[in-house]
Amino acid sequence: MQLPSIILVCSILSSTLIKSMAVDTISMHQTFRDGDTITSAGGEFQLGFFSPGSSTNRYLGIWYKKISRVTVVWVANRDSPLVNTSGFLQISREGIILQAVNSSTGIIWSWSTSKLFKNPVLQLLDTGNLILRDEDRDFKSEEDFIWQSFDHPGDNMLPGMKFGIDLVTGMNRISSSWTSVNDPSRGSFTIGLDTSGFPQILLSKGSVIQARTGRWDGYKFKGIPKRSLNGIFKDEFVFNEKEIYYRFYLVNPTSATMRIILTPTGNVKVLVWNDQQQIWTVYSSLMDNDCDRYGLCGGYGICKIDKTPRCECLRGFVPRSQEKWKAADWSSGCIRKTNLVCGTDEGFVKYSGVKLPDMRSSWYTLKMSLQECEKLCLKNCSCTAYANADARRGGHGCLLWFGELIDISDYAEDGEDIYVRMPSSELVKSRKGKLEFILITAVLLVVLVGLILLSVYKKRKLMKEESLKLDSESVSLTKIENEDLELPLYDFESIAHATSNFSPEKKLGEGGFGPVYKGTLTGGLEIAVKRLSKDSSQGLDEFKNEVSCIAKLQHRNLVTLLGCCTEKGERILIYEYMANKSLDSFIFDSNARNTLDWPKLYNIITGIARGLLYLHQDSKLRIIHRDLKASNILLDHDMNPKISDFGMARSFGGNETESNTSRIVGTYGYMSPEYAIDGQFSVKSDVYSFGVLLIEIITGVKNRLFSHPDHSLNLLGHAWLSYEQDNLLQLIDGVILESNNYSEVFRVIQIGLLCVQHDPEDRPVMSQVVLMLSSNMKLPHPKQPGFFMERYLLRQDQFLSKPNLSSSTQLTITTLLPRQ
Ligand code: ACK
Repeated sequence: MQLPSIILVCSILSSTLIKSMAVDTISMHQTFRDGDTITSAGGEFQLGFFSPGSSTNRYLGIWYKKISRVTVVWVANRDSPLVNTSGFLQISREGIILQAVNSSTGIIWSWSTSKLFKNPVLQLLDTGNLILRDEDRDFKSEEDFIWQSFDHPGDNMLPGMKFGIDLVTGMNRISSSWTSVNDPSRGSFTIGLDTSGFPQILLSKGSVIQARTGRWDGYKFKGIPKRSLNGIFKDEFVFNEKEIYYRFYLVNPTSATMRIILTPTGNVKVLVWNDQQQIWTVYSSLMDNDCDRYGLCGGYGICKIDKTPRCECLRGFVPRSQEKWKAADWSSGCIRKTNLVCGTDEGFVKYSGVKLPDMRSSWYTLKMSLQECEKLCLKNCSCTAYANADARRGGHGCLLWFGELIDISDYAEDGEDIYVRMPSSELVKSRKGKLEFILITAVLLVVLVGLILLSVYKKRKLMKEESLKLDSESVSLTKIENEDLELPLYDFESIAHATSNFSPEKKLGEGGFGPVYKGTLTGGLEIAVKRLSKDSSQGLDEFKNEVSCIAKLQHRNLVTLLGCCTEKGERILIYEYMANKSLDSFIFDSNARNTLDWPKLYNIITGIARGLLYLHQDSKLRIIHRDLKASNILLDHDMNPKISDFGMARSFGGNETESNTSRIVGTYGYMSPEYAIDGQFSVKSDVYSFGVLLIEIITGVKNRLFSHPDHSLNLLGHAWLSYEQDNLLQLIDGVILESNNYSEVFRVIQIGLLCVQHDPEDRPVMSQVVLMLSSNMKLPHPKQPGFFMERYLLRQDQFLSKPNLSSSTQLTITTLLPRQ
């Protein structure tokens, strides 16, 4: 046999060997082709070629072996895809070259060293680390690796992986996002350890910082909520003259599967694999709320997540631009009321429970007490603040800031103390202010107790005199303004400017009582602007209702009302902008629906349930939405759902749970029988609407528009019949059919059917729904749904204004029942 033929045979043999054996290594004479895989010894990870999402390009990558959902954690040739399956990988004797070669395009990706190794072997470890080592040498630690994939992070950070700088070699391990889920090439976001001051982790888009963690306090990075993950993993931060890095470990590696990912849209998420639901659950993320956006409040501003507006100036500072500040553009920050004069009598104002400002202009030492630190700061005219550098041993070390303090947020649960330099005049004011504050508080307390006693007396009297008339409770505009709702009033000019004069191109759609526009405030904040029609009295009611209902509510599954505008007779509401618009544009559109897989839909379902639970039970007021439907669920850029449109909502005080109205508002197909027929609404009428929504999400069909060739039942009747006949599969629509988690899908249908039961008493409350969704508890059998047969509930002549029943829109209806 001639030499080339021998090589070919050897190559084919070795390739076959890789294919057929559960090996974890590729050695020098083997050829690893597209279609071959190696699996780590314990079966945790696999290396092979793959195509991400809808792409047909081929990449060499590592993914979890034991997890049903393909999750790629590392890609070799991320920036140079193979266009077909001709790629193969070889370990070369000369120079240790790792390469994936496409016959037509040459080397796709390689790694080489000037050192020569006798017998190099590539091995996939159970940590997900792909290492190159000398087979003739034992390996005990990573010093024995010639090369390792952990030194070249992609978008995933795995347990044990170092993230930071090797000060000896200069290697900086930085993560970069994928361009999209279909394209692993380097996207626009990076996350890395910044060591220009006290070390902190920065998330950037290009050179612009998007977010940052707090600093390492000796135990953990401040500002990343860990919630229930405590005890599952441990953080490690090594900070010496050789290296500075962060990594995390699982306390018990077999107890959980966990990773941190930098998403293509620029968020950092801690994910844990949920074996029961077969999904990755997000336990925390770096961009969780407005205050996580880097420098939202500018220099010397402080972000308060539970306040509207979010930004305030530190004490002794005022906004640099009052106009911008009023228009919710806080980026220019604050300036001192009184300038510092170095060398005069200066001091410090202490702030407790805050996320410390950006550390890039900081200096630190661990060998100093707080008193020495204060003295050092006072001595240096450009020092603006100081704090302890390390939280251990009750706090020690010294951290000094020079220049503007930026990106401070109120972080009561996990914050730290900082001392901000102030001129003596402000300190006197502050001390005087404190005394005044104590005095005023004492007086106020006495007055308050008196007022409470008086109001209890009056309330009792009032309750005897009249029953609560919810229908006529509408709050007048002046009352709203007097109520100190802390809702920012925007001036009309800034809203007109943000929406290019309410230009038709900026129009997002038409809501119940007026158009909605997309706008961008001068600071870059994207908003949605709802301009309620000036003439409609219903518009006015809706405006008042929305303002009074949601101004003070805060929940991740409720859309945030940022402010309103009442100038020039306008009634404008300003909301956070939801990049993915409403749920109905996804679930009822066969193309858009294909972009939502079951885990995403499930996340949407549980999010809506949590939002509704908050309204019904956990918010200060008990709120009944009364118009819950797919078009009132908005989706943010991560497809998280937020309940919107509180124009029809009603708030209840104390222990009230239901009420009666003669003015029925709501939407065809979503209204419960007792509400549509008798005007009786309660939390259970919202539960009914939620049930309809669940069945619509699963089937992809609108309840109102459903028809079946074999019977005249409506969608709910059809779903219930399918349940009774044990044929739930026929309800499931295309994308969901692709999920291999039918038991979860069937559970959701059953929960939906429980929610739409005819008798409100039989329907669960939202806390039970949330429990049913998050556990495997046995579900009761649903009884027959309300509106089992009915397609059109109310006679047309009962409507005050005839709704337009086009298939593309679902209008909210308002009708009056004859007074009883
Ligand atoms: O389905 P859509 O595109 O999403 O069309 C409707 C339209 O305005 C009328 O309600 C859209 N919309 C409403 N509020 C917001 C918001 N906060 N962010 C983005 N779009 C919104 C909604």
